[in-house]
Amino acid sequence: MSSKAKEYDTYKVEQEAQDFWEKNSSFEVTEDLSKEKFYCLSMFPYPSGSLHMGHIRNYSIGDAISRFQRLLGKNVLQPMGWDAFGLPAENAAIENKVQPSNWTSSNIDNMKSQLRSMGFAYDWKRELSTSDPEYYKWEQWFFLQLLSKKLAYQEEAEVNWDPVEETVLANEQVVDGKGWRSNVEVEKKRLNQWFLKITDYKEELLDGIDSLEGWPEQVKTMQRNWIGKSEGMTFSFRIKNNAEIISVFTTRPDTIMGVTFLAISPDHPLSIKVAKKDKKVEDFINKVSKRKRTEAELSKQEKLGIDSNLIAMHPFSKEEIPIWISNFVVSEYGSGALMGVPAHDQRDYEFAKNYKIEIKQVVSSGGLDMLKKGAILEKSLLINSGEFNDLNFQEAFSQIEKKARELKCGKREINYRLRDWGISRQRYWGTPIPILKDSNNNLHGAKDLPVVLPSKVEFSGVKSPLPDIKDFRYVTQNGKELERETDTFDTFFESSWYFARFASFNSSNAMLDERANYWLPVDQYVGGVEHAVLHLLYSRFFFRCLRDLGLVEESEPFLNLLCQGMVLKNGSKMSKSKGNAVDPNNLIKEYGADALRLCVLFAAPPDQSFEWSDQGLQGSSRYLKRVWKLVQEHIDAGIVKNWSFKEPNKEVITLRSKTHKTIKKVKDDYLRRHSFNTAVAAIMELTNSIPKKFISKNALQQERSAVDEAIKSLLIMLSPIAPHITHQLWKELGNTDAIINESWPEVIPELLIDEILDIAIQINGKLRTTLKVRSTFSKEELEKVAKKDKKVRVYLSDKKIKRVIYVEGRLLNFVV
Ligand code: ANZ
Repeated sequence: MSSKAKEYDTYKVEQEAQDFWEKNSSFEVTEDLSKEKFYCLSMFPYPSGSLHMGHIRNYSIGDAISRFQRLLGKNVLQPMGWDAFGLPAENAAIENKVQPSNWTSSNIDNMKSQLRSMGFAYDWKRELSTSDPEYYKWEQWFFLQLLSKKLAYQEEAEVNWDPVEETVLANEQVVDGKGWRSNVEVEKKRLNQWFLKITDYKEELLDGIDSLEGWPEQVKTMQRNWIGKSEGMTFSFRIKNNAEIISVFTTRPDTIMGVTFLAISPDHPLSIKVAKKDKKVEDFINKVSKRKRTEAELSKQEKLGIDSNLIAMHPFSKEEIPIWISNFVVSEYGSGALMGVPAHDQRDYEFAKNYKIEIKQVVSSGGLDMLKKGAILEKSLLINSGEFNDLNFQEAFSQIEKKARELKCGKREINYRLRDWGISRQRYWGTPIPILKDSNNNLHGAKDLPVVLPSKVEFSGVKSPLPDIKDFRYVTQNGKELERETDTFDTFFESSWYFARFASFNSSNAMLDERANYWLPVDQYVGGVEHAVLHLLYSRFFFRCLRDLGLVEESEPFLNLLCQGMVLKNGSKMSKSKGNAVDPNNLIKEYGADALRLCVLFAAPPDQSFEWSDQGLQGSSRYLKRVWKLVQEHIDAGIVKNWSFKEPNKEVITLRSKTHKTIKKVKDDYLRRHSFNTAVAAIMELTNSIPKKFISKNALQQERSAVDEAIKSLLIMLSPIAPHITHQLWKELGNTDAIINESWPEVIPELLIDEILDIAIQINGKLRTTLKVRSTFSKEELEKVAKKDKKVRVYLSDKKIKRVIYVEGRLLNFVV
């Protein structure tokens, strides 16, 4: 080893590489729209102050994919921006007496410098921040377009009210009955709210899921469930001594003859009517409906009810059926009422057991005592159902539907869980809703966009200061006094279209321009699975709205989605609040960005969680040092200008073959599976397989060439993961162009040869021996070799071979 070999100073190496990329605008895309593009996007962060390990992992994955796609020759766009509106800024402002805008921009500065220090290949020219009026101006414009297409509307609605944040939450932001940020029980409140009609697109959003081949199944299932399409029937039940009718939605019309009670939600109009006359019912309703509950919660909690003392009549049998008011009936689903079939629905079963209501089995099933344990859920032939006996589910459905239509007491129906998206928030740090109200309460879209959020504000408590800012709230337009809407948009509004704006980042006279159709859809989106329904569903909705406004052509915004796993510490997700977070800054300082990137990509497949370990990072760092040393020694042994492989010896062939097999495998790992961990393992294996004696001034030219080939391939393959060290070493190898402008190495097929397979040799189906042969062997070659084998020769002796059967790569059978 030479003492001249340079030291590996991570700080210096990384700084120099970053300076080089910046000076050469390496990550700016060409605007040549004829080139094949690749748009890789990682979910932009909320500027909370500093990057955490989850960001590091997310962005390392996205960057490795982007850099790899560059090597494949694509025009790669990888932008970055800031999801800059939101509550923490406001809370920080209240606590620390700073303006939310200042707090946000200083966080952005800090996080941006952290991103730079990780060497992520972002096209910073396109950086955007959602709190920038130039950005939200287009959002306000878009909202007004939706308004004119009647896709936005205002309505008084019962909302989830977060008493700590003093704002409304979307259903999606209520987790287990608590505010997703405040973690405090959500209350009910009636307020005038703006909604977007996502339900107009429900069928399309549902159907589109099938086309998302590049999405994880889990996310698709979550979206399907969220949209929640159910096919069934509604039945109308008459009420005894009463003109009213209760309609119920069911997915199991085949169980109609097993109905033993009806249940209505506590805020069903009929419940409210009964409560007016019956104090006990009133008390019950007050007890169970303090706040809105999600369906999941409702199904988990104890099933409580009270008899309304009203009687319904079964539409077919005319039997009398009690009507209960119950806490497990969801008021916003179906008609807020259900037909109770305790024998075949678990919730109904539990309820019936609690209140000693009859359980009547109408679907046949195996054992007699099955109903002792719980409801029988399987669909099967009908029993105890009169004329419908012995019909299966489908037959029963249509017969029952037919009869219901004849009797005018029911019809086929489809129900959805998806509700319109409430977008009003009573908070300050968000995009002002561009609406004005005149003295007759008529609403008008704001004329001059953007409606700019006042910048210097004073807070008193958590309340939004906007309603108190007279200059903002009251405006005169054409001599008319108008009052401005003081609510702001839910911040999911901003994040549901930012990916499109990156394409047309500097378009000043339109929300999007023709570049959007070049870059979109996003080829690869990388982000957390926690966005499976909120962000990802809203984005799919917005993209279709943009399409219908003629701004984009496609319908789906994200072709491929990768949801990265979590970084865990002591078994739970790393987070500041849990006190188990590791600060990436210190790690970068100590080990360098490359080691950190390598560590998170090597630890596990990107979609799986992994336990953070300092040893893992140290291991990565050691490996990079070895690569450094290897390349320095190779340089010391003499730069190889031209490769020559004339009449190569066996070891040279072995190394070259290893190199080319690795190139093939790593490409496959990067491309198809994003399995960086196995790619790294293969690269490490190649590193280990370079013979020491080839790295010497005395080695043969062909040996020096084979090492040079191995090392250059290795550096290119490693460059998406560890871009800095590979940049530097590439330069030191005497290359004039930077590694970032290189192409993925070509595989030479003849060098993939020496894969050895075990082939079973059979005679009349009996195994006689196994032979080790090269995978490239043809049937004929194999036959030749087999016939020469001693054992085979004994069995074949002079018998006549009738046929030879070959199962590729597995066995050869002589039929004699
Ligand atoms: C009778 C029945 C019998 C039911 C049976 C199920 C099984 P999905 O599939 O999720 O759409 N349901 C109807 N409206 C409801 C409401 N507002 N709150 C709570 N539950 C309600 O669920 C549809 C089923 O949920 C319906 O079918 C109804 O119970 C109940 F063996 O009706 B079923």
